Amino acid sequence: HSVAIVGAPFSKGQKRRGVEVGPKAIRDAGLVERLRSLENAVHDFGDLSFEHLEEDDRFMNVPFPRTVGRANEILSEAISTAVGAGNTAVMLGGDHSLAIGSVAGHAQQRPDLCLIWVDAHADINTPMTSPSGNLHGQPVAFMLKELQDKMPAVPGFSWMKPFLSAKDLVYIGLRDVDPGEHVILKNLGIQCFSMRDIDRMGMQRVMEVTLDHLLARKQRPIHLSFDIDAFDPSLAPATGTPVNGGLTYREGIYITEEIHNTGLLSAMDLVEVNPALGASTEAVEATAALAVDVIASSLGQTREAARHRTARPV
Ligand code: DIR
Ligand code: MN
Ligand code: MN
Ligand code: MN
Repeated sequence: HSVAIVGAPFSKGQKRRGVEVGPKAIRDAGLVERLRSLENAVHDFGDLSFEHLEEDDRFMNVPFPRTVGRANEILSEAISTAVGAGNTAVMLGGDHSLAIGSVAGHAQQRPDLCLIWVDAHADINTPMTSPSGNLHGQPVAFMLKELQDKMPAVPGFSWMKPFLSAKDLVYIGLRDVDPGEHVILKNLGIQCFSMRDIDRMGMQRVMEVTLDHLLARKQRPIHLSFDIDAFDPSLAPATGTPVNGGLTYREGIYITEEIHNTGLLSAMDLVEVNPALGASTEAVEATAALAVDVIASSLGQTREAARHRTARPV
């Protein structure tokens, strides 16, 4: 396999500073070395640099629309290039508004992709339903064709148009869904597995239904968008909007193992690691180390064999 890492140090999709240092924290936790220890050729594209736009008045309740739109346009080109060159793209956030550019860039190369969104939140608010205005709570609304007539023309986003069907999206880990989001999820019949569903069904069954829902009719590329706040805050404390009752380590890693085992992972995001928000250095390092485990497991690290290919048979 060949993997391309794209850092996206960006935080204007939400209001807490620090998440722009996420890519550095994840790299410092040993990402590149870990991926090289698997059977991967790793191309690190470094961090993108995003423009700071002086004139960027809020649109409705939404702060920094043009800055977020432009950053995502730049990111979409980088991801499109990385995937087009035959790599599995790994986008390091940054806040989750970056999924707009990441998934859009991926879709440019692989229009038949499907999307697995692992998150405490559904991130499917529109500017009208959003209680916060923050764009990191809205990326999925920009992607969905079915929401086209519910979305206003947000300044900064004229470069893209909706590309994803609601049936090609599955959520895992939800436990903090806003009222307007709940209406959208119900109306569009989106396949969701909340933490309650995971409690009832178990993660093995959740993944079976998820992959069957997305892949039964035909095999297609998978985009995994993984918000670190899907994990329980005891495991991932350094993040902007922690919610109690999240994924265990084993549940999270089972998700990524199953996705790897399809052989269809084509791009992924790891977002919302915020090194400014841990209570201690240990808390920040634990969150970043967990992010590395999620990415490595998505790309073939298993719990069943030694992780280093240098190990020789006896
Ligand atoms: C909330 C929080 N639903 C919002 N969203 C977050 O602002 O729209 N997403 N934290 O990750
Ligand atoms: Mn999110
Ligand atoms: Mn979240
Ligand atoms: Mn493999």
